[in-house]
Amino acid sequence: MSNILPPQMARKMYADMFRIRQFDIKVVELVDDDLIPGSCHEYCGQEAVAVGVCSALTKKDILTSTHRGHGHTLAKGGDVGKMFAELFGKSAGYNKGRGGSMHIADFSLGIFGANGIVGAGAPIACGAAHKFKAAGEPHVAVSFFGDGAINQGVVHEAMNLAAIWRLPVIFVCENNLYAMTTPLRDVTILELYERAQSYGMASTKVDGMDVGAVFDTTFSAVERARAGGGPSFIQCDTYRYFGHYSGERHMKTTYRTQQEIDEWKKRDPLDFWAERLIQGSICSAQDIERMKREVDEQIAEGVEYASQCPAPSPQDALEHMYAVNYPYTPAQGAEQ
Ligand SMILES: Cc1ncc(C[n+]2csc(CCOP(=O)(O)OP(=O)(O)O)c2C)c(N)n1
Repeated sequence: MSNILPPQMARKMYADMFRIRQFDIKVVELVDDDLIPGSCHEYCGQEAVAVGVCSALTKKDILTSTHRGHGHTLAKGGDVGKMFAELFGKSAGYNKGRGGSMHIADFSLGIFGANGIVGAGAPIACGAAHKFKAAGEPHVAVSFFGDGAINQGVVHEAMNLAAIWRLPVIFVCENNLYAMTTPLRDVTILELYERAQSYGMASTKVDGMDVGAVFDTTFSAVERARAGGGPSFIQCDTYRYFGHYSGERHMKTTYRTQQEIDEWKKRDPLDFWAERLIQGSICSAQDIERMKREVDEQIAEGVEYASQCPAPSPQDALEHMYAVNYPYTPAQGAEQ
């Protein structure tokens, strides 16, 4: 158990992880029932990373997310109902139903968006961090990305820039061992965090199934960044329980074995944390059950809300798709 974690926060971290787990389990069901169009990338198994990192942030700190973004968004305070509404394609959704799973953003909570382009959040986080630094604001920017992004040039350009300019950025690499069906070992030599060391930034590896360890490591990185100490890199070793995306369950893939999945599930981040909370007398088994019931109610309410919301009308199809007051948008005409 972390030494710097107040008990109330330690309990909240369990509820936050359980919310992410239940949200994405529900998503799978709703995709199968055709209530969510298209498909999603579920976060189940990786909850300790999003919650451990975001628990060390304030509302004014920002994050950039990935294609597997539901966990980051919920951990930063995203609204369950508005998220489901977005996934349903409804007007009440975060992007008025136009964005879907991979574009959910809420600037008021510092969520600078999920992103379907692998690695693309890293330079956006640098931009936000540059603003914080230039304005003398004590906030930090977190860039989440997967092990698949570690070989993207843009991530290395972002890390180099952050190091040179000593930007308050924390690069969080979620190493779940696979990029789609490509195993990390086939495409990357050395530990991922060793690469960031070569840019001259603090870089470390942490057990991504232990939310307390992720929190402690992030907390130190945030303190350093706020004090002007520049960027950090945190490699979180974790595992995704489901396929790369919802549709994979209907395919016969062989890139990982059931035995491997079962081994990782033995280290489930929720079970691990529940055990820690109970052992540390931070809460009882009954408290855990009560938190679970409350979260389940929230999820059910969120789905109900999204189901009742109206769909956008076909006449509005082009609204919110283009920047307004920009000279060359179709809505305004090229002549203006
Ligand atoms: C620039 C770019 N290249 C390729 C893709 C296709 N693609 C989507 S997700 C993905 C794998 C990403 O793996 P990783 O970064 O490890 O994240 P994970 O899916 O494991 O969370 C790929 C290659 C993409 N979306 N963007």
